[in-house]
Amino acid sequence: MIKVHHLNRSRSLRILWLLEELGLDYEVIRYERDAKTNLAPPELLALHPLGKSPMIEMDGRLIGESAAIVEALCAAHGPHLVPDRNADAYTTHMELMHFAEGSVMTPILLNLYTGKLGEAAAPLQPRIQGELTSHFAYMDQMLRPSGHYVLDDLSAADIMLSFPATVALRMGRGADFPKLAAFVDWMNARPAFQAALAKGGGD
Ligand SMILES: N[C@@H](CCC(=O)N[C@@H](CS)C(=O)NCC(=O)O)C(=O)O
Repeated sequence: MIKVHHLNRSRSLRILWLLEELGLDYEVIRYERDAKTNLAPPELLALHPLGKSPMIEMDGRLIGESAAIVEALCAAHGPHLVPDRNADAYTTHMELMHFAEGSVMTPILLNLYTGKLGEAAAPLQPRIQGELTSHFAYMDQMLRPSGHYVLDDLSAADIMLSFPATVALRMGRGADFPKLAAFVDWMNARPAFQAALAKGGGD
């Protein structure tokens, strides 16, 4: 059975969501962030040198990195969630799968960390806020008329972009980006997403 090493309040929720959408049997091993540092507990370091979540165990192998996990699960159990390799949409799929961790998380994390510095970070703020706006605007613009990324129904890119989209709304950017807000509403209304939330511990 697939095992998910799941950290509370983390990117790992999207892996639980994907597993629920695919109707697969899986086991969740839960880890709690340290109340003071917000970091993962050392038990995750025993599994992998980075000690981060998500990680899954599938077919005798430990896999880290959300996008790699999503690709591996789709290849094994959900090929309909990824466009055909010869289709033009496959290139968009690749762009968005990489964008979700490789691009938009940079200003999100800079905003989080510099937020702890108060006034000392003031000179950096215009640049960070500008990058957040351009990345969220891109995510809003890339939504198709169907309300999805890449395909006209759920796809792997929707799963990956659900995390930064949720962050955008939590940061109060929903009014600026109504299509992104509608995407997050649609996700929250999915029974599979609610089941994932419950299995992950509710946060
Ligand atoms: N690029 C990685 C990022 C993994 C990551 O940073 N996970 C966070 C949770 S959102 C984590 O484990 N943080 C706890 C820590 O760094 O101690 C991925 O997509 O899986």
